[in-house]
Amino acid sequence: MLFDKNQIHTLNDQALPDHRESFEYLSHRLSQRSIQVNELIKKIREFQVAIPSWALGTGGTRFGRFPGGGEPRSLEEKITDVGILHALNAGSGAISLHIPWDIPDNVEKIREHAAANGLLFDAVNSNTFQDQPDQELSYKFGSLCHTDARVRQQAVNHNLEVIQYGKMLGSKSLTVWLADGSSFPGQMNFRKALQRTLDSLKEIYEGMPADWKLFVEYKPYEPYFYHTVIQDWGTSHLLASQLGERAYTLVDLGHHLPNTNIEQVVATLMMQGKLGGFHFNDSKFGDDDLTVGAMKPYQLFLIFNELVEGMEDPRSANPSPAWMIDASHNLKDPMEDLLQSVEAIQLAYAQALIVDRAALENARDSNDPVLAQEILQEAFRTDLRPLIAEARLQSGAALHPIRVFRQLEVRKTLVGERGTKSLATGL
Ligand code: PSV
Ligand code: MN
Ligand code: MN
Repeated sequence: MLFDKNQIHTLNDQALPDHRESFEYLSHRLSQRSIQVNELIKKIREFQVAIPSWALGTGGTRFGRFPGGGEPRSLEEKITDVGILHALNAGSGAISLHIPWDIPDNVEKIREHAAANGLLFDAVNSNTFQDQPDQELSYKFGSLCHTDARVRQQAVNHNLEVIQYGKMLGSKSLTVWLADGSSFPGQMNFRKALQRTLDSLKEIYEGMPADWKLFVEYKPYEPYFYHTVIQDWGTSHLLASQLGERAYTLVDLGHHLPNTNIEQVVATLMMQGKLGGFHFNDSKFGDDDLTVGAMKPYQLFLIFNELVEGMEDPRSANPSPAWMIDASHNLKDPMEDLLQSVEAIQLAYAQALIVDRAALENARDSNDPVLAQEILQEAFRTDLRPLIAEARLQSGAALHPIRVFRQLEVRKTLVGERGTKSLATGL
């Protein structure tokens, strides 16, 4: 670790009087509303969000990449960075790898390094949206949907290889996001392309260990602009249903056409027991991959409201979804951005937990939209930041992660070790 945990505690001590005052006030107010504050804190402490390995470097746009220095140069260094985040917020206890960007050269060493940092390996991600230098056949016209069976087989084999890496590291799921699609009307036979995709996915599904899950991501456009083979949650759900019990839909917040009611998508998938996981990010126009909560915090809260409702319903058949961030851009320090992301997710989760669900159901049953809105916004407008800080404090992490990141000059140290020009592999 770049710093001693005691340094965090010393900085916490300085911030403690201020924190105590705001937390005691909040605690008192919540207790008056019959909310069990300790229960709430326990849930927040248990909640862990996986960090994608590709978000640790500055992302690219089509027009350029402006690295800020000190980016991780290897898988080991990516794990180090997530370890730093986890030490600061105690809420990012897992890393999601992308193969071939993150092929481990020494599995044992990588496993040990992750364990020493208190990290688990979340879903592994395959990549058939780029051609690799040593690759025989091109994915220019698709991968799992390709018209040529040899290309499809190559893409299937890649996914099976990704599963092998995941197995060695202790992952329990594979996420498949496909760029497959077409840019011009007439270019591709929709029906046949979807059928070929389903057949290829079946081979991948069969190749997974019995305790693994397959997450199928959808996206309506980009990199192709006329159609994508898995365009929406319905198509993903169709594939997941045909694949089997351990296949699920993965919702990426950026993968919707404008104004899509994502909270309703979440509720529908949960009703079917098919919501497998989440990729958190935020957007104004398209798949912008901005910091979650930066644009539409109310939407994030409404999504968590459905998630909590679904998770608390004893009749719900949906397993606990996998929580992951999927953000990447080129302005902020990527580690500070991830600290902001985790906090935004924890806040929305906590706000959803304090919704008075019985009162909300009563308002719904008596068709009272005014009261329903009052109940939801009572929760959304409660400032729960001191509660999240208290959860971190109780877990031995920082009261103010970004402040501590800066006070400890983490980025400066990383630049000193890795140089100003280091570039992480990724998007
Ligand atoms: C591309 O849109 C994307 O952001 C997908 O959401 C994947 O999850 C991610 O890249 C990594 O491949
Ligand atoms: Mn995604
Ligand atoms: Mn995306």
